[in-house]
Amino acid sequence: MQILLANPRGFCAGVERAISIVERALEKFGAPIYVRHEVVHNRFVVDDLKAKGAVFVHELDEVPDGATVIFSAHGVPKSVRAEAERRDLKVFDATCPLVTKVHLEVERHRKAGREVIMIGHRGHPEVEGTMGQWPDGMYLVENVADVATLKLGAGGTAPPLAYVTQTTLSVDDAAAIVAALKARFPDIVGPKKDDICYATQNRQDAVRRLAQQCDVILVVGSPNSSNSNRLREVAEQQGVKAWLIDRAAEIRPEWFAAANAVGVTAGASAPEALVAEVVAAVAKLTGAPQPEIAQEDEGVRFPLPKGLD
Ligand code: 10E
Ligand code: SF4
Repeated sequence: MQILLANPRGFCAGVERAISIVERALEKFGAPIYVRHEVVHNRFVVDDLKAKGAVFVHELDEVPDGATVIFSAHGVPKSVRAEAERRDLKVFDATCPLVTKVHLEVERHRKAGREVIMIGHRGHPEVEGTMGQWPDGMYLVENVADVATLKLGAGGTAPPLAYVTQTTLSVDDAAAIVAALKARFPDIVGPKKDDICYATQNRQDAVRRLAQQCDVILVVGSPNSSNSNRLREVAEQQGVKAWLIDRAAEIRPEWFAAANAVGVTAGASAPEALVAEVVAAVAKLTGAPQPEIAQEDEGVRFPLPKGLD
């Protein structure tokens, strides 16, 4: 019995930055610091920041006048930014720069008169943020079937079109949806491939490689973490049974009954401490030796905003 680790896994540069923003704001200004939406989708991270004095809210009307508020790594619609300004709240923006890049693409396309089709998961905060960069001329498709039924414009003739994507999509699903868009709208413009970020691409590639060597894969991540769910799906598409777990306590011994090799990876919002906890628990349950815990450095770092650096 072997335990193998995916590389890279876990925290991406956008998550590192977002958590540091909350921690630095707490150090500099003291509690409470308000955070709109879970700063990243990880229960452990959120509970840890709560214990340090962060107050998580759904909307800005829960933030008192004069308070400091942090926007989550997933980004916010323009209306939220405007509301914070109107209320004179002190804002630190933890939106990942790679999400902001997509926001700017939307703005560029709309200013050039192109309507924009976003590929993403309805209801996800990143999708709400990106769709909220422009008040009209935005459409959402979640899958290939949506492309066929999409109704554009009022006049029946398709306007000039562009597409953008959520940063954490399945690379394969996104490629299929982009192909369907290009087949239906041959003149549509967009990024070279999609807006999937380096971290999503690298973690999906790594779990795909890992799946070649394992019978079972554990993905460390919270249930509401989109990119973590995609890692579980990618593993399963390789024919391996995969489980998404927040903590070691969720592990069931029967998962390893017929396994020769167990793989462990982690979503972009899952701390390495939880990977270590899960590896130790699997080793204890199965008698497998603990693997080398080393992590690959992807060489991406984002600076903190002014006032917190
Ligand atoms: O649900 P997601 O995967 O979008 O978010 P997460 O908080 O689990 O991971 C970080 C990813 C972000 C902020 C999306 N670009
Ligand atoms: Fe940024 Fe990608 Fe991490 Fe999202 S998953 S926070 S886009 S680096």
